[in-house]
Formats: sequence, structure tokens, C-alpha cells
Amino acid sequence: MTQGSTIFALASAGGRAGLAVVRVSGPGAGAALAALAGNKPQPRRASVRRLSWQGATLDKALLLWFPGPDSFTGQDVAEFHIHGGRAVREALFAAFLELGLVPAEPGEFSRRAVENGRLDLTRAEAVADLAEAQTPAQLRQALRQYEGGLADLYEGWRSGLIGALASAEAAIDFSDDGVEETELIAARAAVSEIIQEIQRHTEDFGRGEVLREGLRLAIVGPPNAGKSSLINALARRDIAIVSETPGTTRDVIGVRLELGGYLLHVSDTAGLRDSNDAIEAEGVRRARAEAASSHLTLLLLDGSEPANIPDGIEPDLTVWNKSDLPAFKKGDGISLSLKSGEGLAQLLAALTALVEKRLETKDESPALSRPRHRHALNEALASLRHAQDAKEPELFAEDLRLASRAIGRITGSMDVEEILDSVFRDFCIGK
Ligand SMILES: Nc1nc2c(ncn2[C@@H]2O[C@H](COP(=O)(O)OP(=O)(O)O)[C@@H](O)[C@H]2O)c(=O)[nH]1
Ligand SMILES: [Mg+2]
Repeated sequence: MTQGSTIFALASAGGRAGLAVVRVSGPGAGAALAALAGNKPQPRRASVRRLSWQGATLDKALLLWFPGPDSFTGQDVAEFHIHGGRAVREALFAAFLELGLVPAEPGEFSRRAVENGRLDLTRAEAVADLAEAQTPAQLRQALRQYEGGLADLYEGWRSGLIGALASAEAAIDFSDDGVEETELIAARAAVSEIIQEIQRHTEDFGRGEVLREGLRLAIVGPPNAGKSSLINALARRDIAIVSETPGTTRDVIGVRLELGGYLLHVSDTAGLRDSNDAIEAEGVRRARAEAASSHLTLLLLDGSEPANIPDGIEPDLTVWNKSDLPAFKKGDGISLSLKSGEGLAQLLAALTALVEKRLETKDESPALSRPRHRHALNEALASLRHAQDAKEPELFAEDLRLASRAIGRITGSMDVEEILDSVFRDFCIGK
């Protein structure tokens, strides 16, 4: 933990802009403010000041001063809302360097906030998610996590386990006093309850992770059905080559788009058919792999041709294209013409409904949002199941310790001291 340095970084995006926000954190933040602005503004009050360094004016800026520990990082923090041009920024940074400040590492502000107990790890991750959020659903999830939705859930389980652990320890230490049975029964009941809650939370088909990273939709079908036309229509631009020559698309082409507030990764693939062309055959292999690894598969067929349904594909949605042609025959699913646009709105509505169904919330509890959390929770579950089978209170206690530590890793509050504290607090009844 090296928090002795005073760090600075551009908090807003680079490039030309009306304004830029530069953040400073560390013991030298106040001195830097005073050196550039003449004195420190009142805490948490926006103040306009002329910034100057070695006799030259740098900018007229809006300044904010947050003395620690009531700041984002828990340290003294200053914010400089300067004009957005590159020259202003560079001049300010040059002055900072001369004042002994150092450029921040990626994530260093949030890291200091975690180290100083201002944010738990899930909230720090939510800060990153908030900066990355592209769709309303991602924003909602990130905000919820930032407000502590996940941290409260996990900390609740962890303190439940620490309570059960204290009971188990009491049972071990007071085993002569006859407290053993009742204490252990209560602890085991608490563990079963927590196992069920963690299971409910983890068995969500990866909803939160998919929401955060985007849902993957593969468009597959025979050659010439209009798959490339469809991805272009969805993306509203020409990203894939559309051609009457079957076998034109050979690689998987992807596009990111928003549908119903959710982020979607749509991929166009090579037409599924047997081919002697090695490159096309590889394309077909990739198309099948894409369909297998995607969350949703859309099968696109040419309704003007005799049905040519590729085997081995289990579509979530079947779409018949080329309804504008006289030979068109409607099959089971949605009909459309990518040429005239007829039926495209219905397809979008059906797709949106599928995505919503895939990502819908069954209850109001916050969603598991990262593989890191899932991994730790699975570890905790394994220890807790092991605890259920443990006959000896000592082994039961050890499993609880492992489980609470695994959960503590998610929020970053994996403090062994804390567990000991709680154990001893509850344990010293009258002794
Ligand atoms: N008449 C008609 N032709 C279409 C329609 N959609 C695509 N096509 C044509 O079908 C051919 C194959 O389209 P393409 O998108 O490249 O199909 P892909 O091989 O499945 O990617 C092209 O000549 C398109 O112009 C449609 O709705 N109606
Ligand atoms: Mg194609």
C-alpha cells in the first residue's frame, strides 16, 4: 500500500472537449491547490479561480476541495474542472509534475478508495462498469451494484456464516456445559439457509454477467438465405458483404448493437452446407461453433426455395426470408423480406422479447455480475456442502471459515482478525 504519493489523472475522456476534469488525490493535494490557485477553496464548495504557475496563467477553472477522509479515495482530493483543450491540460500536468505529483496508475483512485475502506471491491468494480455501461440495462445493474446491492447481499451471508462459526466455536469450547447440541443445531440450520440463498443467486443462467458483457446472438442458415443482409439491417449499415454468390461469407462477422436496452453481440456466419473448398469448410465449422457458443441462435431460411434446414442446429427463432418473391412459402416462425423491409419490425419485436426473456429478473435481488464473484461463491458453496456433512464441530467450523473467507474475497473484507474478533466477542459469555 503506497498511498504516500499524490496522484493526478484526467478523470474525463481525452481529446477535444468543452471541459476536462482532472482529479488529484493524496497528502499533497491541498498544497497543489494552494500553489496553483493562491489558496484552497472551502471544502465541497465549487469555486472559480485563476490558475497560475510561475507567473503564467494556465486557465480559469472551477475547483473543488474534498479534505480526507470524506472524499472518494478517503485522502485529500482536489478536482480541477478546466477548459478541455490539450494545451490547458498539458500545462496543468507540467505544473503538477514540478510540484512532485505523479500520474496515477489505471484504477488507482478506486484502489485507494478500497484500501481506505471507502468502497468495497464490488462497488469499485461498479465504478468501472458505470464508466463502461453502454445500455440502460447495464447502467441499471452497475448503479445498483455501486449503491451496494451486491456488497450487502454478500456481506449478509458472510456475517451469517461468522455468526454460525461463533456458535460452532462456542459448542467446541463449552462442550462440557451441554450447550453443544442447541448451538450446533442452530448453526447448521443457518448454514442450510445460506446454501439455499447462494444457490438461488448463482443459478441465474449468468444473467448479470451476460447483461454486463452483452448477449451473443448467432445468425445461421443455408447459403444465400440473406444472413448478411440481416446483420446489415440490424446494424443499419453495411458491415457484411451481400452477394448472390452462395458461400460469400466465410468468417464470422460480429457487430454490437442495442436492443430493448440490452447490449447484443450479433454475428453473421458462413452458410451451412457441405463444401469441398477448404476455406469455406472452415467457415462452416466456425459457424457451427459460433451457434453452439452463443446465447441465442437465429436460423434464417430462404422461403422462396424448397426448405433446406441444416441439421444439428437448435434455433431459438426461425425466420423465413424473401417474402417478396412469388415462390415464397411461409414456414413455422417469422416471415420477412429483407429486400422490402416487410416483417423486419416483427422480427425486432420477437428478438427483443427473446432477449428480455433470457435476461429477465425473477426477483428483485441484485444479479451476479462477474465470473470472479461466481468463482468465489462456488468455492463457498463447496465448503458449505462439505460443512453439512462434517460430524465433528471442529471440521464444521473449519469449513465455515473457508466459506466466509471465500465470500469475503468478493467484497475485499477477508479479514481473519475480524472473524477472530467476532468469535471471541460471542464466545466470552461470562468467561
Ligand atoms: N428477393 C429477395 N432477395 C433477397 C432478400 N434478402 C436477401 N436477398 C438476396 O439474396 C442474396 C443473398 O443474400 P446474403 O445476405 O448475401 O445471404 P447470405 O449468403 O445468407 O449471407 C443476395 O443477392 C441478396 O440481395 C429478400 O428479402 N428478397
Ligand atoms: Mg453471407
